[in-house]
Amino acid sequence: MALSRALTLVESRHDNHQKIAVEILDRCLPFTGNSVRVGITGSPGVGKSTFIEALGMHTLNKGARMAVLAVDPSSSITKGSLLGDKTRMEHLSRQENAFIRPSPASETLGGVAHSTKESILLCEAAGYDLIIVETVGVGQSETLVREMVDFFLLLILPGSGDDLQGIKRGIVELADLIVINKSDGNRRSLAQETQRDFKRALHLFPPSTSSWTVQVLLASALKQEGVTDIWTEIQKYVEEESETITSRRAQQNAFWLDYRFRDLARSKILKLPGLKKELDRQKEQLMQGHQSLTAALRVLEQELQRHFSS
Ligand SMILES: Nc1nc2c(ncn2[C@@H]2O[C@H](COP(=O)(O)OP(=O)(O)OP(=O)(O)O)[C@@H](O)[C@H]2O)c(=O)[nH]1
Ligand SMILES: [Mg+2]
Repeated sequence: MALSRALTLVESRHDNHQKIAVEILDRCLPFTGNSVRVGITGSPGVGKSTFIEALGMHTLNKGARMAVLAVDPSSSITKGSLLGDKTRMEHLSRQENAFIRPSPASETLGGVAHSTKESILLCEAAGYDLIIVETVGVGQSETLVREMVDFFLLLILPGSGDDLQGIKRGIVELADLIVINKSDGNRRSLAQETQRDFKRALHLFPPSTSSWTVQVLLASALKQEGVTDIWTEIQKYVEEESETITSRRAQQNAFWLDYRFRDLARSKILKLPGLKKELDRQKEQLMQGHQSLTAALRVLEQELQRHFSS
């Protein structure tokens, strides 16, 4: 399929592939932008894939064409909860109007690759109007995915009120909607309690989007419960916050140019002849106590200056 081949080129770091990718992306650009971009995050095993499948089946029935950029089941980060993951989007993967692409195994940050932003554009050009990016809640990945989607949905588990404090709090603050998944069986009342806790706490948080009120909804991805309300909420956001989406997309482009340029500059600098060797030498000196950190940095700075002035 043409889309798969184009995605492979965009994901590749190979110079020749990158050249073709640039050309493809340029040609695709006029046909991009006409989708709802939704990021889905949450701890390993919270039910992201199951939820995406439930949401997918619901929206496909309403006529959507959906592309999923998913966490790679072979990714080292998510090993623990992956048993059977391949089958988890089984229904979805059999649908004609659904496309599922696992993130490339190399260089993934919790399921996000350096190329995911571009992958979204290719999916749009291929006519998909709902794009889902799944990311595992580790490291920086959430912040990065937030920078490429219109709507950010956080899945949590019943009883996870602790997430309101500490490092997880930062992720809660990024969300446009919080869904308590696995609110089924005997977890129902615990889920309702968690819902109350989160609702109360969210009043005290600064709003992530100016005029938007972040809801806390209950769902069971497994039993496909709560999905209709969640989809209604996403559509409401698209209708009411179209200006926010437009300005956010523009800011996101600027963010990514900056991010990718810094990445590029860093890798180019480290490839300057002799620089890596000097860095290793200074490290060695530092570890043996022959040198202070400041002195080592100073030597490296002079080395850099030598490159730039020559
Ligand atoms: N009871 C219950 N189990 C669920 C629900 N949603 C998912 N599960 C189960 O939870 C397990 C993990 O589900 P996944 O969808 O793979 O979770 P994930 O968040 O995508 O996991 P990673 O991609 O590994 O981070 C599976 O055994 C699911 O069947 C739910 O709503 N209720
Ligand atoms: Mg998953």
